[in-house]
Amino acid sequence: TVEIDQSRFENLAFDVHDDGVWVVTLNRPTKRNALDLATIDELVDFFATAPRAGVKAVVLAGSGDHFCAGLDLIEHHDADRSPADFMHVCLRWHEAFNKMEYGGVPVIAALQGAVVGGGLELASSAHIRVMDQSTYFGLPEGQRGLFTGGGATIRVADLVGKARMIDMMLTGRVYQGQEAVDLGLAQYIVEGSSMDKAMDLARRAAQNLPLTNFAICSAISHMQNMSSFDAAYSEAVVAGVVNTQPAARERLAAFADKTAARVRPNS
Ligand code: 1HE
Repeated sequence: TVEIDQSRFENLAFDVHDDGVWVVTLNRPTKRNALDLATIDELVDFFATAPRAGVKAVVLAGSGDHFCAGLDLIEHHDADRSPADFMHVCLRWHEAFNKMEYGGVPVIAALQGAVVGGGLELASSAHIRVMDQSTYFGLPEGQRGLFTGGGATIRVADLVGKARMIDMMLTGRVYQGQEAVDLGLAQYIVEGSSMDKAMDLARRAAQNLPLTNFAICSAISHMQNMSSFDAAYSEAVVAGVVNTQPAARERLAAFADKTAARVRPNS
C-alpha cells in the first residue's frame, strides 16, 4: 500500500474515519468550490492513489452552501487559453473523473445547493449521489458561450438521456427535488443532511470486501463500454477472480450455517 500525504493538498480537505471511509471536501467555499486547475490536479492525485492506500469508500462533499459551481470561469477568463491549452485542461479533468469512476473505490457524493456545469460532471463521476432539499442540477455552459468538457456528454447523457441533456444545455433548465431522483440525477433525496445519508451509505459499502467493491466500482463501468459479447466474457473473468477470493469463503460459510443475514423486504 501507499500513503496519502495530506500535506500535499490545499484545495481538498480530508476527514479520515477508522472504518476506512474518507470524507474528501472541495474546500474553496468563497469560490463556490469552482474547479480550477489546481483542484483538478489534487483530484487526480487523490483518486490515483486511493485504490492502493486502503481507502474503503469516499464521501465527496463541497464546503459551504453549494457542492460545486463547475469550471473556474475567472481562471479560465484570465488565462485566455488557446484551443490546445484548454484541450489539455479537459484531458486533465477526464483523468481525474475517470480515476474516480474506474478506480474501484466507492465514491458517494453528498450534494447541496448548486451542482452545475463541471460540478455536475464531477458528481456524475461518483457511484452514488445523495441530494438534500437545497440541491439543484444544471448545465449553464450553453448560456455562458461554452460547451461541456469534463465528460457530461458521456455521463450526464447516460444518467438523464440525450434529449434531456440537450434541453438542459439549450435552455438552462434546472432539475431539483424528487424529479431529479426520478430522472436518475441522484439515487437518494433526504429531508435532512445529505452528508449524514452519504456517510451511512459509505459505511455500509465499506463493509464489503475491497475486491468485490473494486469489481462493482470499476468493472461495471468498463463493461458498459464493451460489446455485450466482450462484456459477458469480462464478467465471467471478473467473477472468476472475485467469487473465489479466499476472504469470501467466510461469508459463504456464514450463509451455509445460517448465521448470515437474509435478504428481506423493507419494513
Ligand atoms: C466562481 C464560480 C465559477 C462562483 N468560477 N468563480 N458554471 C456556472 O456557470 C456557474 C457559475 N456560478 C453561479 O451560477 C453561482 O455563483 C452559484 C449558483 C454557483 C452560487 O451563487 P451565489 O449567489 O452563492 O454566489 P456568487 O455571488 O455568484 O459567487 C460567489 C463567488 O464565487 C464570486 O467570487 P467573488 O470573488 O466575487 O466573491 C464568484 O465569482 C465565485 N464563483 N462560481 C469562478 N464557476 C471542463 S468544462 C466545464 C464547463 C463548466 O463548468 S462552465 C461553468 C458553469
